[in-house]
Amino acid sequence: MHHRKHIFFGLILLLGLVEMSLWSCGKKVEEGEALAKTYCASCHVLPSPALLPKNVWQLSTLPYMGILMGIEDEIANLPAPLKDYAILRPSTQMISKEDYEKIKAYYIDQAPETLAEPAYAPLPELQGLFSAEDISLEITNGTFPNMTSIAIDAASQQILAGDQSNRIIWQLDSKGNLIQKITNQNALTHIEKTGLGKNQYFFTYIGTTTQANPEVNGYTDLVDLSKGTYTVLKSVMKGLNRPIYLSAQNLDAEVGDELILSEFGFKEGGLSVWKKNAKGDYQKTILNPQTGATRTIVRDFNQDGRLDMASLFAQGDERVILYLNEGGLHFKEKILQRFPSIYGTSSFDLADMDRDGDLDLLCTAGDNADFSTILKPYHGIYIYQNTGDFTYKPWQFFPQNGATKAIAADFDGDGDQDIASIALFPDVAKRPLEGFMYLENQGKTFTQKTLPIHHLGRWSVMDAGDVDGDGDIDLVLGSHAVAKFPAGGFDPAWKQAKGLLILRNTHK
Ligand SMILES: [Ca+2]
Ligand SMILES: [Ca+2]
Ligand SMILES: [Ca+2]
Ligand SMILES: [Ca+2]
Repeated sequence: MHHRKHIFFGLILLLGLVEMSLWSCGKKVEEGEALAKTYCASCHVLPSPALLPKNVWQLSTLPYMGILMGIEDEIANLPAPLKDYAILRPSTQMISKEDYEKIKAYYIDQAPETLAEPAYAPLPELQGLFSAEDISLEITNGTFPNMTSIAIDAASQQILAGDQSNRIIWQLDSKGNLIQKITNQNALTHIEKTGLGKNQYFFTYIGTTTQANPEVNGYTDLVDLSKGTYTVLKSVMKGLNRPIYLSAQNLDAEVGDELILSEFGFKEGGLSVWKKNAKGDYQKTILNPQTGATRTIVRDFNQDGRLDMASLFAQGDERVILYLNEGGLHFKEKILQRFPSIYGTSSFDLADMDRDGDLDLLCTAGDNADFSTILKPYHGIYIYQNTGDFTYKPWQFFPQNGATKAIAADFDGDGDQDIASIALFPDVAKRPLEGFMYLENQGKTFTQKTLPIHHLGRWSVMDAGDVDGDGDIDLVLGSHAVAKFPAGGFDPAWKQAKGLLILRNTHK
């Protein structure tokens, strides 16, 4: 009896302890959710725990957040791939260790073990619109190409492409025949035609490598490629923070183009406008210091006669911002759309996708090169409908793992905007054909198609334009077969691929 009583009391005590720890754990999770809403949502759209599996939160995403919030203990115990990022820590710890642990508990408790696979639509072959032409590039003693930029110059009917691994910039004619090969080149990230001379371009280089690193050695050169020669006319900008996009447009009332630069820096970067002074040097004005500036579209969006800009920021607070030109290089910001901070927004375009006369927003989410290289069901192609005055609501979503770039254009010439989209991180094991997708506008929705070009390259860069001057819009694609892969995401054929492809529109 005595003995049983002990067991009984012991049991009560044990149950009490379990209950208490469940209660305190539940309370911790609940408090963690409230804290996440306060702290995390002050910097970016609060990501739902459902967006990543438990182990990714625990081993990658939360420790990275720990760095950004300056949590001493977290920084002291970082796993190897994250150690390099410790330099991103703020000068003081932003929240107490106790509160940080509650946020962690909330995410780890609520996250799923794995992410569910989306319901994929079949991808039938697109017939009769494009002919695929695999370009042979002559590389002596070279390795397989890793294209970091590609451009169609429709006016001169040429193709330019930068190959990082062979350090070559290719200049080709509209058939893909060699005009010249420029050797000993760093990683070229953007090619911009100038308004200056027929064969003059701004070449923008991210630095010595595309790999994320804290070096600040990007630059832009003004080059002349007339008659198969290569001349650097001027070193225009130096010491840039991993620049990846540049537009040359006249934004003010004075003669001459400004340079609009997007820097995807490791620590710093942002969107800036550079204006030429009387000496011919470019002076910088920062429009937005947020790093992760990716691409800018310049156009008179509100039709007041002044060129405006729309810009994608793809790091941390992922968002598209409209800059309305108020004259004298002053701009008014309007946020068009924000995305959860782990979407990996990779590209955007503005076009009238629903044919009601206003500009809708086309985006891709699919950057998968950070710490959580797993397949994500929210990667793909998003269309947001303009509901008036540049406010947007979600309209269409098409899954495409690792979507990298989508371009809207009327490829089939029937009057509506279609979409070509490439993916650097396709699910090779289950859906290899999603590396290139073509969405044909059917009015209320789009049919999803593909081309059998998945063994010809791992598509990283793409441009659209009328390369041969026959009146229809062609595509050029470049391959980049290194860097991280999600499980089941590698095709050995990529390393044998020529890696440069013309999709010639045969519509006209
Ligand atoms: Ca305007
Ligand atoms: Ca519209
Ligand atoms: Ca069309
Ligand atoms: Ca054409």
